[in-house]
Amino acid sequence: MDRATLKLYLATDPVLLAGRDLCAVVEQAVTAGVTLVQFRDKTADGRTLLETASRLHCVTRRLGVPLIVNDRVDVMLACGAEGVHVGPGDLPPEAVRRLAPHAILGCSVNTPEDLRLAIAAGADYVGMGPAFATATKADARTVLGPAGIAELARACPLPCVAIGGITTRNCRAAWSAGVDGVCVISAILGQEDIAAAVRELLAAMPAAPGRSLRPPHLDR
Ligand code: 3NM
Repeated sequence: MDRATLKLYLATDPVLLAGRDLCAVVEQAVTAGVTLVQFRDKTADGRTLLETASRLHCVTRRLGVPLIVNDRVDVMLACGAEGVHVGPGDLPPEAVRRLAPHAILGCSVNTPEDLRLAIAAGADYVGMGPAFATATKADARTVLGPAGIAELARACPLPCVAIGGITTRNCRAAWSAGVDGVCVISAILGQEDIAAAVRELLAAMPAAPGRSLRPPHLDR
């Protein structure tokens, strides 16, 4: 996949929405510069997931960014989203690849061995994390820090993002570790002014030579 698509990746969380409308919030975020969206809801039943993912996909398609569904390859296929993201405890990536050969496949990685398995399974990108301590994911693994992210990024031939605990304050440190972008939940969804949060995160990730970083959907 195009590395620029990973620059600012928003994953969703029903708790952090705090009653706001998912589609409206995602629309504000993408319009302000988010380049990729992951629909992530660990609690809803399958039917509700499909209904919500389908509504969200209408929004992301209209705005020209891909939609990735967390964990549920069945929901991804049923709503026609562009990709699926799996982590520990989800279906193994090689099984997902067989079920959805043409989908964008993302994998969570925390160790060099995770990275090796993701590459072998045919992942299109990896999410390296947690970069920093996070309250959003109760079962997050060992914090990698910028140095741990840099080590994984150096060994990574695939497009990659850092995830976990990324804020406007530490975003530059994660970005400087050599990733193609960052994936955030609370740094956008936990903020009152969604567009301002997006702009601040993007401002913390200045383009460097060799990095093509204009979000494709903003070029139209
Ligand atoms: N995955 P926030 S950390 C969904 O380490 C997720 O793989 C992680 O939320 C990993 O941006 C994480 O609010 C939570 O910290 C990200």
